[in-house]
Amino acid sequence: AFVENLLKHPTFLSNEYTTKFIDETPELFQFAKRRDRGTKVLTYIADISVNGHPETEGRAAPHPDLKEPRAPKVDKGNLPYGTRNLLEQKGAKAVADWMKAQRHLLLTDTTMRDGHQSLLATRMRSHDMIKVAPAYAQNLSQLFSVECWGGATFDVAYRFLQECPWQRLRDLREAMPNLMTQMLLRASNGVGYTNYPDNVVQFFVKEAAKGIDVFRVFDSLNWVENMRVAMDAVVESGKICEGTICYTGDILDPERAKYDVKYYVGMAKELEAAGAHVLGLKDMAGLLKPASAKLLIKALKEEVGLPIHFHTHDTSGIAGATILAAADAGVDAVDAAMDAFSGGTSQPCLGSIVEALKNTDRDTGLDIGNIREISEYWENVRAQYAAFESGLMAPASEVYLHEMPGGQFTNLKAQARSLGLEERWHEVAQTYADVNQMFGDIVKVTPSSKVVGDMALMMVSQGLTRAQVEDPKSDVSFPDSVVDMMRGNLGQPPGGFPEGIVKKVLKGEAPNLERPGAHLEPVDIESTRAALSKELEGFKVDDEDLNGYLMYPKVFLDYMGRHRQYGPVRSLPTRTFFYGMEPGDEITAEIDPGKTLEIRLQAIGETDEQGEVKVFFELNGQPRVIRVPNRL
Ligand code: BTN
Ligand code: 3PY
Ligand code: ZN
Repeated sequence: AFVENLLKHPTFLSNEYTTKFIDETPELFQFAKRRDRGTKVLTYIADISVNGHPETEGRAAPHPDLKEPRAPKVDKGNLPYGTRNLLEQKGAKAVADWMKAQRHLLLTDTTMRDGHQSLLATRMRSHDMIKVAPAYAQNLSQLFSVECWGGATFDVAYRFLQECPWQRLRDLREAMPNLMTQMLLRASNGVGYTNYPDNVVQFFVKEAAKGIDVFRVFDSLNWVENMRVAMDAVVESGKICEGTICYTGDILDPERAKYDVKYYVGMAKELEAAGAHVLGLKDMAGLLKPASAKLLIKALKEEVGLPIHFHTHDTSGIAGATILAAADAGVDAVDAAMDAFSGGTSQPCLGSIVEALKNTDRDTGLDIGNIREISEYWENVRAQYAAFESGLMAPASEVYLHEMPGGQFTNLKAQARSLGLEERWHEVAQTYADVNQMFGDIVKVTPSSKVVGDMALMMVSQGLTRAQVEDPKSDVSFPDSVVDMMRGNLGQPPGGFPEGIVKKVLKGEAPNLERPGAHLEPVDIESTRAALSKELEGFKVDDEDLNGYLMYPKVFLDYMGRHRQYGPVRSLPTRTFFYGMEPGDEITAEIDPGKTLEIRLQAIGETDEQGEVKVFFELNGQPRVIRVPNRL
């Protein structure tokens, strides 16, 4: 009865239903509570089977014969000793000392975070990660770490994948107890796009540290002052603090003198003094050229006592050469992605780096046969996500002009397409570069990269040039994100923002030049928990949920609303999640360890006069009928 009530409700039909709707209609929620999880999951499958998934509609589909990817079978007991064991036994400082003392080039596998963030709009589901995690633990124990959390994965999990990011972390942690997990943390911007109060950042790090071993902490304007709260919280948690420099410009270009070797060495020393265990060098756009890497890594090794962990993107096609140059110059660890998730806007190919260094003094110690096995699994995983491919077919040397981060490049291209600017992409790229200069040549990485992107799209769509925008006599209405950044709400870039543009954007209002967090009231954690619990009709809000809500209030509430209707859809195979089932299809879904649903879709009926369709299932051998509206 609940489903029928709900599906007929005009608010639901208009697709604007939210948690609020369910809260305001308590009689529906009473039913929702009593519906078992099996029924909820069947309702989801029925709805997607009849109406399709909004995100895959009109997009390329996986090959019809594509089978559910199978991970290599491995023994789960007796795991080899890995970096996590060292961290647990001796602590963060000991791991950093070990990094410097040993000679292998250490590798971080980014497939589960930046790999799919940069290639598939962050859409990889936990289901596809957790299955292969035991193979990592058994066969890739020489990895430095597995980057699997943070960045955009946090909100995308709630927002688009209908799953809890914290559960993903718990499951991965459990499956790889000998390997260090790694996350990307945007310092005071947490895993969001704005500065959070200090105590929210601290609360978040404390919770994340239960599952994360290495925190790569960066600031989107390279302002160390704005990184201290997050870095201190990581150090206090006992986990590894990778204080990170974002690389931009070109140290070999005398015309880009703002970001020269001296600048980077100076920032590295600040990070060392701020308590970092490891120095991260984050080349989010893939701008560091091989010759520059040699120069920069050498200088950093000479001037700073920390081990160095290098991250880059292969947008230009030349990142593999940069990695090898960095290895030659003595870098301690580098990031790479498994074959099927490497190249292009993602990281360089992990297996190829392993092969290139085999039998050299920087040999990685990883077994290429084991890598191939896992790589084959990832190949089949990627094929399931055809709907999210960006279509970038070749390297783009244009990246040296626009300097867009790998994670933003394909995103901005899609945004440009939706604004009808696809044919004018190269203009967007040039304008992005112009906006960067207009803002004083800043670091462009989430969230500052989004601000530059917003401004560039606005200028191209309105046909405005940089000179027109800067002209004090012209009246320009700036995007909110630009106003926010000029107010100082993301902090300050080196040397500050140019006075002229600040004046123009703020129309005379004085910017805040201090650390944004210094002006944000702490959040009352416990009263927020109580209010949220009330909003969710007594639902017991734990620290994970509360952190989700504090980062993304609306996204979290929407997720909770859908969760009440559809239940544990995270356990569905990816194909079923995005495309539903066809008559005759059979799947299994493990909704809890040991509790498996066997689902067979028998038939899909005709649409009746009420516009509803009956979908006939067998659930663990018992017939079940689910009615869903036909919205097509
Ligand atoms: C999302 O993309 O918002 C998550 C997927 C859940 C969307 C559900 S699927 C059934 C129903 N039909 C829609 O168009 N939206 C919801
Ligand atoms: C993120 O913040 O998500 C990034 O990947 C930045 O490079
Ligand atoms: Zn990256």
